[in-house]
Amino acid sequence: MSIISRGFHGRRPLDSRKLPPGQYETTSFPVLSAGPTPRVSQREWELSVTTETGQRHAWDWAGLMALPSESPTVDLHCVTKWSKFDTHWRGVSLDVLLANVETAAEHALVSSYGGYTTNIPLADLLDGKAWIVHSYDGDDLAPEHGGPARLLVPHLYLWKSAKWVRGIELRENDVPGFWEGAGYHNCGDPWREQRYRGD
Ligand SMILES: Nc1nc2c(c(=O)[nH]1)N[C@H]1C(S)=C(S)[C@@H](COP(=O)(O)O)O[C@H]1N2
Ligand SMILES: [Mo]
Repeated sequence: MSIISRGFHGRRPLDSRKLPPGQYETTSFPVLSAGPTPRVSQREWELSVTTETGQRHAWDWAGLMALPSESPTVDLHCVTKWSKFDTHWRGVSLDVLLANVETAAEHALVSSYGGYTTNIPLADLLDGKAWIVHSYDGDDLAPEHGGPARLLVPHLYLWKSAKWVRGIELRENDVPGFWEGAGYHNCGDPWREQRYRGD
């Protein structure tokens, strides 16, 4: 008897185990930006980490490229309810960037070229959970998706993944970022459906 499952040849069926509550799968890659796309060249790009004591660490493009990089494959979950499975990125783990940064701070305020901000507990950036990514699907990260480099924190709703990332301020106290101040949830865990304040 030869039974050939059509499933092996067709598109992978929607994998509900990977879909947080209230989300649907998309295979496109929507662009969501609160303003115009800032044009930042690799030559002028710089990322700084500032600690609660005022210590400043900075990397230019060559400095970022000189760090060991990783190629995470992750699922994306946007608060506007689309999820995209198995996206391929290349970038530097925050564990690497923060390895020599001395801090007792528990909060991070991430800021972008163009003025966007988002707040994230420092613990959510460590232990293999976050990257500064500069490549998507084998190509340089497109400007509309945050190129030359963006933060990627895939275990939280995608608004936490600041595009055109420029600075990470390590702070003793938490302050809301752009969307958090406008009523989005402070934490943004898609598996707990923390979309808006009070969820
Ligand atoms: N600098 C910046 N980063 C940002 C945003 C933004 O407006 N500016 N939008 C956020 C939101 S709400 C989402 S859903 C994702 C969208 O990323 P994408 O455009 O690559 O899909 O970027 C996040 N990062
Ligand atoms: Mo979003």
